[in-house]
Amino acid sequence: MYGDMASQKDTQGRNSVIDLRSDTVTRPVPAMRAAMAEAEVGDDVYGEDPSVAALEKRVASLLGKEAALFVPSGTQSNLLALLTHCARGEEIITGREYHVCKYEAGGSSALGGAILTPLDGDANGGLTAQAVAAAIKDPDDIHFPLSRLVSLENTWNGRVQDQAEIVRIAEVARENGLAVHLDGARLMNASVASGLAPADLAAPFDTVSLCLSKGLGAPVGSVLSGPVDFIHRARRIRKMLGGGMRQAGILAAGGLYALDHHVERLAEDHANARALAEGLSGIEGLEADYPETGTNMVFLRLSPDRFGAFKAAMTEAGVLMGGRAPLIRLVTHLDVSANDVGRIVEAAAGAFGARR
Ligand code: TLP
Repeated sequence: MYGDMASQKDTQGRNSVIDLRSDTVTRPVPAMRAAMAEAEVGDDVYGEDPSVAALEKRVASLLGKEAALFVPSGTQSNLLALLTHCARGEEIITGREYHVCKYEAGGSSALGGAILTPLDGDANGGLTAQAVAAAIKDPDDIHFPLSRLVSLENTWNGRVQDQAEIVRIAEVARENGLAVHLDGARLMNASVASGLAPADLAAPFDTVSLCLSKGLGAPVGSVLSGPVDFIHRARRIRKMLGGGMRQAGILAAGGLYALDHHVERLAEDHANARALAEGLSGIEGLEADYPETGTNMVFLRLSPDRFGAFKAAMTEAGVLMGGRAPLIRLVTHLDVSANDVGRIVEAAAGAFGARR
């Protein structure tokens, strides 16, 4: 649908289109491509790919976990975690708006027979220990599924979650014999924005999924980390799902490059998102949402007529946006510059006029 537009180049060969649909759209930079081309590889299903092994070791150590597993996508990483934690008929307590609940095609239920119990998040997307405690079922009451797992997300909609509440949720879960999983697709954004080390953010969790192909700018891949025996069991399920990859070191090398070169720079994406939100909020009729906990996402809620006008102005300016009416999602990333932000704000101001 957007393919033609997204690949347009200007006379210098730069993208003339600014793609804010997601941070998944980044293309590997030349040095990353070079690292990928030179990667040492082997057959990873035989456990013989040195680059994959290096990436798994690196992420496990970064997140303070015993072991890790390289997988094709964030969706598969979460699915492996959920299927490994839960048997058929067991319950996962999670957020109604979290990716595992809303955007993963119900995989844990469809393929693993797990029951997702969604809780409403607060304005920042967080669950509370109190709500989680109330949702955990009495294991002696045969009417209920066995509550097995709490699954959280950080960042959620680009918002850094309240770590103190996460710690309390993990305590409640453990007291009741439940495990705790983190969809940390954008955990490095949370780390850079909060100043907390990735291992500290990951500490309350048994297992953590980290994506390399979002803000970190690698083309493919996520890493699931956790205890050695857990990762061993997840590896079998990865094979079952067709996620055992052969000379995957080419992809892992992109991930290693991203961890070496693209973590600190996430602060630029956050600054660009903040500048974008401030710029748009200075325009008549626009109120961009960028909270204190924000990272690389800006949301705009617009009336239907304004939505149409905004979209037309953006299309005219060569800007691709995400979200569904009435909510627009604008995501900053490696391929979005401060200049691009200026161009977007200018285009919006041209269409709507400065705030009076
Ligand atoms: N999210 C995508 C869309 O599916 C919405 C995006 O553009 O943001 N966890 C979180 C929190 C995610 O945002 C995503 C992708 C995933 C997991 C899944 O990752 P992939 O796309 O690698 O399967």
